[in-house]
Amino acid sequence: MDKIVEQLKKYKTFALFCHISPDADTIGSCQALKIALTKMGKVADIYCDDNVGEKEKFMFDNIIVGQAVSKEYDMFVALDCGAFRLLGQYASIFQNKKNTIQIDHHAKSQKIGNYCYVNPKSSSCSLIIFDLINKLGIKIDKNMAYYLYCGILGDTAGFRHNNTEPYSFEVAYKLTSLGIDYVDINYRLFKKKNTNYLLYIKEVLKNYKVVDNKFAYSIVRYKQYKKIGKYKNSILIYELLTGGECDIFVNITEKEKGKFDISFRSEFNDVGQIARQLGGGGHRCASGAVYYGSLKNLIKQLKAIIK
Ligand SMILES: [Mn+2]
Repeated sequence: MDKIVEQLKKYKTFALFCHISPDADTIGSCQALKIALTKMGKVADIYCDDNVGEKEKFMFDNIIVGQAVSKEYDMFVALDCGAFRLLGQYASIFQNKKNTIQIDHHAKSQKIGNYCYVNPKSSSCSLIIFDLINKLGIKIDKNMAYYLYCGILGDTAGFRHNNTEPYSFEVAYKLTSLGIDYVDINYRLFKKKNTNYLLYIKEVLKNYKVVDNKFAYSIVRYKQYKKIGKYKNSILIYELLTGGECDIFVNITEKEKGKFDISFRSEFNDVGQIARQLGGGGHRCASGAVYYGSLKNLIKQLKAIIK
C-alpha cells in the first residue's frame, strides 16, 4: 500500500479503470479516488469498457465508456479488478505496460498490476480506497463519502452479505457522519424497481427449477433474452430466489445462441469453487462463469459438480 501511495503522490496524470459489468464498488472506488487525485492537483480520467446497469446509472457521471485510451498517462490504475479479462479492451494496457497499479479485494485475484494491493479480507474495494485516501493525507469530503458508501453498500448488499465485518460498519459510520443521503442511496441500490426489472423477474420465474434439493436454477433463454435483455447487476433476483430450500441458486442467461452467462449465489456453500470448475471465478458467496454448449449439457455438468 505504501508503494502505491508513493506512486500516486509522485505522478501527475492517471487513467482509472472500472471492471466490465460495472457495479457500485468499482464505480465508487474510481469516482472517490478521482476526486482525491484532483484535490491533489492531478489529472484523473475514468474508463470503463462496458455500459452501466439501470441501478448504478446515478453514479456513472464523467466516465469514458468503451473508447480507446488515446492520451498518455503517467499511471494506469485498475480498481476492483481481479483478472485481465475484466478490463475488456483495456486489458492489453495492463498486460504490456509497467506503470500499472491494481487495487482489489477478490479472494482469487490474479496479479494484473505492476504495483499491486489485494486484501481479500476487505468487504469492498471502496473500503481500501477509504484507507488509501487517508494515507494520501487528503481529507475525505462529502462527495467522496457518497461514492465510497455506495461501494461498500453495494458489495455487502446493505451489510447483509457474509463479507460484512466490523470495519465496514466503522467506515460507514464515518462516511454517513459527513451528511450524505444514505437513505436515498439505499433506495437507489436496493429498493427501487422499474418495469423492465419486474418483466425480467416474470420471465425468470417461468423457468425456475429445483434439482434434487441441491440447487435451484432459473433460465432466461435466448428468445426471452432478446425480448427483455439481461437485467444488469440484478441483485434483486438473488434477493428473491436465494435463501429457499436450496442454498445454491444458479441464474442462467443465454446471451447468444449456445452461450450461457451463469451466476451463482449461496450463503453456506463455496460457489467460487463451483464457478472455477466451469472456468469462471468469484467469491465464496457470489461467483460466475460462461458456458458454451447446449443447455442440456450445462445442467448435466452442474448436477455433476454440485453434489
Ligand atoms: Mn468489489
